[in-house]
Amino acid sequence: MSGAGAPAISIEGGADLKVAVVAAQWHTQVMDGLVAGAEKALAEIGAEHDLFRAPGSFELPVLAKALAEAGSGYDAVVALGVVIRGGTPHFEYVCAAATDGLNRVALDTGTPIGFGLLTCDTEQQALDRAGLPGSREDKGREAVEAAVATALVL
Ligand code: DLZ
Repeated sequence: MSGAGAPAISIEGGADLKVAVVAAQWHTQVMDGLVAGAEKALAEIGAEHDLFRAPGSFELPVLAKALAEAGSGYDAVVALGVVIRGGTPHFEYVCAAATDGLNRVALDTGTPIGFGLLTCDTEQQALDRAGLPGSREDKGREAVEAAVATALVL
Protein backbone atom coordinates (compact mmCIF):
# COMPACT_ATOMS: atom_id res chain seq x y z
CA MET A 1 0.00 0.00 0.00
CA SER A 2 1.18 3.55 -0.59
CA GLY A 3 0.13 7.02 0.45
CA ALA A 4 -0.05 8.71 3.84
CA GLY A 5 -1.11 6.29 6.56
CA ALA A 6 -1.00 3.22 4.32
CA PRO A 7 -0.57 -0.02 6.30
CA ALA A 8 1.75 -2.97 5.71
CA ILE A 9 -0.80 -5.75 5.30
CA SER A 10 -0.28 -9.49 5.55
CA ILE A 11 -1.01 -11.66 2.53
CA GLU A 12 0.56 -14.80 3.98
CA GLY A 13 -1.57 -17.82 3.08
CA GLY A 14 -2.87 -16.26 -0.10
CA ALA A 15 -1.51 -19.09 -2.23
CA ASP A 16 -4.59 -21.14 -1.32
CA LEU A 17 -6.97 -18.56 -2.81
CA LYS A 18 -8.52 -18.31 -6.28
CA VAL A 19 -8.91 -14.72 -7.49
CA ALA A 20 -10.79 -13.19 -10.43
CA VAL A 21 -9.43 -9.99 -11.95
CA VAL A 22 -11.97 -7.93 -13.89
CA ALA A 23 -10.47 -5.07 -15.87
CA ALA A 24 -11.99 -2.32 -18.03
CA GLN A 25 -10.42 -1.40 -21.36
CA TRP A 26 -10.57 2.40 -21.64
CA HIS A 27 -7.13 4.15 -21.46
CA THR A 28 -5.04 1.26 -22.70
CA GLN A 29 -1.62 2.31 -21.42
CA VAL A 30 -2.86 2.84 -17.87
CA MET A 31 -4.91 -0.36 -17.93
CA ASP A 32 -1.92 -2.37 -19.18
CA GLY A 33 0.02 -1.14 -16.13
CA LEU A 34 -2.79 -1.91 -13.68
CA VAL A 35 -3.35 -5.39 -15.08
CA ALA A 36 0.38 -6.17 -15.12
CA GLY A 37 0.75 -4.98 -11.52
CA ALA A 38 -2.20 -7.08 -10.38
CA GLU A 39 -1.02 -10.20 -12.21
CA LYS A 40 2.55 -9.81 -10.90
CA ALA A 41 1.27 -9.47 -7.32
CA LEU A 42 -0.95 -12.54 -7.69
CA ALA A 43 1.94 -14.55 -9.14
CA GLU A 44 4.16 -13.55 -6.20
CA ILE A 45 1.41 -14.51 -3.73
CA GLY A 46 0.98 -17.79 -5.61
CA ALA A 47 -2.79 -17.40 -5.95
CA GLU A 48 -4.56 -19.02 -8.88
CA HIS A 49 -6.20 -16.29 -10.95
CA ASP A 50 -8.15 -15.55 -14.13
CA LEU A 51 -8.50 -12.28 -16.06
CA PHE A 52 -11.83 -11.05 -17.46
CA ARG A 53 -12.23 -7.87 -19.54
CA ALA A 54 -15.11 -5.39 -19.28
CA PRO A 55 -15.65 -2.79 -22.02
CA GLY A 56 -15.63 0.19 -19.63
CA SER A 57 -15.63 0.88 -15.92
CA PHE A 58 -19.42 1.18 -15.94
CA GLU A 59 -19.59 -2.55 -16.73
CA LEU A 60 -17.24 -3.63 -13.91
CA PRO A 61 -19.97 -4.25 -11.27
CA VAL A 62 -22.08 -6.63 -13.36
CA LEU A 63 -19.06 -8.78 -14.20
CA ALA A 64 -17.76 -8.56 -10.64
CA LYS A 65 -21.17 -9.72 -9.38
CA ALA A 66 -21.15 -12.84 -11.56
CA LEU A 67 -17.62 -13.65 -10.40
CA ALA A 68 -18.30 -12.92 -6.72
CA GLU A 69 -21.46 -14.98 -6.39
CA ALA A 70 -21.41 -18.20 -4.40
CA GLY A 71 -20.57 -21.10 -6.67
CA SER A 72 -18.27 -19.10 -8.94
CA GLY A 73 -15.29 -20.64 -7.21
CA TYR A 74 -13.53 -17.34 -6.56
CA ASP A 75 -12.48 -16.25 -3.06
CA ALA A 76 -11.94 -12.63 -4.07
CA VAL A 77 -12.43 -10.32 -7.04
CA VAL A 78 -10.14 -7.48 -8.07
CA ALA A 79 -11.75 -4.70 -10.13
CA LEU A 80 -9.48 -2.49 -12.24
CA GLY A 81 -10.42 0.57 -14.28
CA VAL A 82 -9.56 4.16 -14.97
CA VAL A 83 -11.94 7.04 -15.51
CA ILE A 84 -10.55 10.39 -16.58
CA ARG A 85 -12.53 13.60 -16.20
CA GLY A 86 -13.77 15.11 -19.44
CA GLY A 87 -15.78 18.20 -20.19
CA THR A 88 -19.19 16.81 -19.27
CA PRO A 89 -20.77 15.31 -16.11
CA HIS A 90 -20.29 11.82 -17.60
CA PHE A 91 -17.21 11.30 -15.37
CA GLU A 92 -19.29 11.63 -12.20
CA TYR A 93 -21.90 9.15 -13.43
CA VAL A 94 -19.39 6.47 -14.46
CA CYS A 95 -17.38 6.87 -11.23
CA ALA A 96 -20.48 6.73 -9.04
CA ALA A 97 -21.98 3.75 -10.87
CA ALA A 98 -18.75 1.75 -10.74
CA THR A 99 -17.95 2.63 -7.13
CA ASP A 100 -21.45 2.12 -5.74
CA GLY A 101 -21.93 -1.01 -7.82
CA LEU A 102 -18.70 -2.64 -6.70
CA ASN A 103 -19.41 -1.80 -3.06
CA ARG A 104 -22.89 -3.28 -3.37
CA VAL A 105 -21.52 -6.47 -4.93
CA ALA A 106 -19.06 -6.90 -2.05
CA LEU A 107 -21.73 -6.35 0.61
CA ASP A 108 -24.43 -8.42 -1.13
CA THR A 109 -22.20 -11.41 -1.88
CA GLY A 110 -19.77 -11.22 1.05
CA THR A 111 -16.88 -11.68 -1.39
CA PRO A 112 -14.07 -9.14 -1.04
CA ILE A 113 -13.68 -6.81 -4.01
CA GLY A 114 -10.30 -5.12 -4.44
CA PHE A 115 -11.03 -1.54 -5.52
CA GLY A 116 -8.55 -0.71 -8.27
CA LEU A 117 -10.56 2.03 -9.96
CA LEU A 118 -8.57 5.19 -10.69
CA THR A 119 -10.73 8.31 -10.86
CA CYS A 120 -8.45 11.07 -12.13
CA ASP A 121 -8.59 14.62 -13.42
CA THR A 122 -5.80 13.98 -15.93
CA GLU A 123 -4.16 11.08 -17.73
CA GLN A 124 -0.86 11.97 -16.02
CA GLN A 125 -2.45 11.37 -12.59
CA ALA A 126 -3.52 7.93 -13.81
CA LEU A 127 -0.08 7.12 -15.26
CA ASP A 128 1.50 8.10 -11.92
CA ARG A 129 -0.58 5.38 -10.21
CA ALA A 130 -0.52 2.67 -12.89
CA GLY A 131 2.55 0.71 -11.78
CA LEU A 132 4.37 1.50 -15.02
CA PRO A 133 8.09 2.33 -15.18
CA GLY A 134 8.25 5.85 -13.74
CA SER A 135 4.92 5.55 -11.87
CA ARG A 136 4.92 6.59 -8.21
CA GLU A 137 2.30 4.01 -7.21
CA ASP A 138 1.01 0.62 -8.29
CA LYS A 139 -2.73 0.55 -7.65
CA GLY A 140 -3.19 -2.81 -9.39
CA ARG A 141 -0.91 -4.45 -6.84
CA GLU A 142 -2.57 -2.58 -3.98
CA ALA A 143 -6.05 -3.73 -5.02
CA VAL A 144 -4.83 -7.35 -5.12
CA GLU A 145 -3.22 -7.10 -1.69
CA ALA A 146 -6.37 -5.58 -0.16
CA ALA A 147 -8.68 -8.22 -1.66
CA VAL A 148 -6.40 -11.11 -0.67
CA ALA A 149 -5.84 -9.78 2.85
CA THR A 150 -9.61 -9.39 3.33
CA ALA A 151 -10.36 -12.88 1.99
CA LEU A 152 -7.83 -14.30 4.44
CA VAL A 153 -9.73 -12.76 7.36
CA LEU A 154 -13.08 -14.25 6.29
C1 DLZ B 1 -18.10 6.46 -22.29
C2 DLZ B 1 -16.88 6.42 -21.41
C3 DLZ B 1 -16.12 7.58 -21.20
C4 DLZ B 1 -16.46 8.90 -21.82
N1 DLZ B 1 -15.02 7.57 -20.43
C5 DLZ B 1 -14.65 6.40 -19.84
C6 DLZ B 1 -13.48 6.36 -19.02
O1 DLZ B 1 -12.76 7.34 -18.82
N2 DLZ B 1 -13.19 5.16 -18.44
C7 DLZ B 1 -13.94 4.04 -18.61
O2 DLZ B 1 -13.60 2.98 -18.04
N3 DLZ B 1 -15.03 4.05 -19.39
C8 DLZ B 1 -15.40 5.19 -20.01
N4 DLZ B 1 -16.51 5.23 -20.80
C9 DLZ B 1 -17.24 3.96 -21.07
C10 DLZ B 1 -18.27 3.57 -20.00
O3 DLZ B 1 -17.63 3.02 -18.85
C11 DLZ B 1 -19.22 2.50 -20.58
O4 DLZ B 1 -18.45 1.42 -21.07
C12 DLZ B 1 -20.08 3.06 -21.70
O5 DLZ B 1 -20.83 4.17 -21.25
C13 DLZ B 1 -21.04 1.97 -22.27
O6 DLZ B 1 -21.90 1.47 -21.24
